[in-house]
Amino acid sequence: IEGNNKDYRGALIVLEGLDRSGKSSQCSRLVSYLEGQGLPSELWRFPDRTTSVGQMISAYLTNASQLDDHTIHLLFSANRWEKRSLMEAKLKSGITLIVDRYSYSGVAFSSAKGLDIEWCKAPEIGLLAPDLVAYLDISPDKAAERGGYGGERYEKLEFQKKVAEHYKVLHDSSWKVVDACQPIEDVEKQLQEIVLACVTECRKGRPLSSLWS
Ligand code: DGP
Ligand code: NA
Ligand code: NA
Repeated sequence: IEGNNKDYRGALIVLEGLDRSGKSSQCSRLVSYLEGQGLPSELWRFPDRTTSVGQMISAYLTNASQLDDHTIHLLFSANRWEKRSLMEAKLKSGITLIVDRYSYSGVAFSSAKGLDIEWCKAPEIGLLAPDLVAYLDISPDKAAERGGYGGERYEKLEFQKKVAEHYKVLHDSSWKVVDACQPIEDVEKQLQEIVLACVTECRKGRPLSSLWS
């Protein structure tokens, strides 16, 4: 990728939301859409379970291992840090990244367990700030009705209710809230509009910045 910098950059776009909010399928649809528009893009996700840190996270989520709440928090953060330089290189080479969860999941899930929010935010400082965070908004009860909670550690209604509360305090100017209870095609259309606007703005030279800004 080095030496391959374009005169425009890709956009860093994050989808956030509760489990079963539809993030993963909307992320794939967005990448197909952008590719169809001739805009190079890639689908990323956190946690990235393929790295050695990611394997520790996966073991924790599937209850194959137990870890202290602070320890797992820092592992999730480390998992984002280990991808930071590649992320920056991809963006500078003109590729838009559609990212399924990011630092906001990190803070919302850990602070929902009772950890101090400023402590939770600290290890995320210096990661790339998204150009857009699309929050797929669904009530915890509706999400649970969709069924198919996979039985991982956090996939329980009571805990998801706490996570929803903690997501609320993280909204900032980069957030757009999308009603995830609309028909899937309507969610898709709405996302396409806000994502295309964001990609266009980044191509025009919107500077990259760092968390938390
Ligand atoms: P997913 O692969 O998107 O289903 O995410 C796995 C689970 O991990 C999901 O319940 C959300 C949670 N999660 C994602 N990122 C973080 C994080 O940074 N910290 C914590 N504590 N949980 C996270
Ligand atoms: Na999940
Ligand atoms: Na998902």
